[in-house]
Amino acid sequence: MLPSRQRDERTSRPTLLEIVVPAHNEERRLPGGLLQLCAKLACLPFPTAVIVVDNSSTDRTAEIVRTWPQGPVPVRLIECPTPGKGAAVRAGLLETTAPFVGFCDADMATDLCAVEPACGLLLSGESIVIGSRAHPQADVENRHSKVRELGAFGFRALARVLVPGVSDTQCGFKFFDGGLAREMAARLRTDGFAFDVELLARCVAAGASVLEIPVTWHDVPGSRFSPARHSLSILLELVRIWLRLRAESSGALKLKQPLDPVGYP
Ligand SMILES: Nc1nc2c(ncn2[C@@H]2O[C@H](COP(=O)(O)OP(=O)(O)O)[C@@H](O)[C@H]2O)c(=O)[nH]1
Ligand SMILES: [Mg+2]
Repeated sequence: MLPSRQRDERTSRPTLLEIVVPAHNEERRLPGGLLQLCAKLACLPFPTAVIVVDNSSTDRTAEIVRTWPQGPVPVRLIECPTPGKGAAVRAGLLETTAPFVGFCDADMATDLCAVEPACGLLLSGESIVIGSRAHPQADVENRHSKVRELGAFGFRALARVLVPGVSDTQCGFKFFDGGLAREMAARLRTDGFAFDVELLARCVAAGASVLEIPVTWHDVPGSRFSPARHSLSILLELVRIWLRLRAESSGALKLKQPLDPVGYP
């Protein structure tokens, strides 16, 4: 916790970074995740905020956020009527106003020590910085089942076609220039788990480059993803993304603004 004078100085300045956390039936994992996230963000030398996006959870997820004790890092809740992680992240990104934005999973499976390097890179002009478990320096502790591993292998092969040059599209730890993220989120149509592929593919098609940074990642039990329930829908999502982007590729993906919105004192 920061001393009160320092806290007042932080809150009187505009928020520089907003982080979106999609959460569905996360009453078990969210409190610990939010504690870690707020503690990390409170140590940054500029004001930050967290937006949790719930999709009609049937447990105490929404109540946990509504009653979250407000400290130096404000935490607010938005409800997304459309089901799916992609729909939730889209709704959250569209609520942001900060010059830099990011999203991460409620389980904080990606170690938050990657927040500082990600912010540093954004501040030095990168427009997209994403965590990568495939980076040679990444440290990954994976307890996924063999079935999920096999599916992930196939998914990565297809994702590489849509987003060439990005080795891990699915790590739930991504940071963006705020204007770019909002513009791309407004175009996002994928509601489910494959939304990251569409988001990155749109950014690349718009001329932005994606920088992958190594992360420390450990599997946290309680995943919402089920290979049996979600594999087919993910495959269909990838096909739809491919068809949609092909249909749009006739110059319709030009950015409305140039990619230089830093302008923060
Ligand atoms: N709002 C919302 N969040 C979701 C939904 N599905 C998954 N999530 C969130 O997405 C994040 C990653 O999900 P997780 O179950 O850990 O998937 P995994 O890490 O890919 O196994 C977590 O914060 C989930 O709560 C959904 O339908 N709606
Ligand atoms: Mg997870």
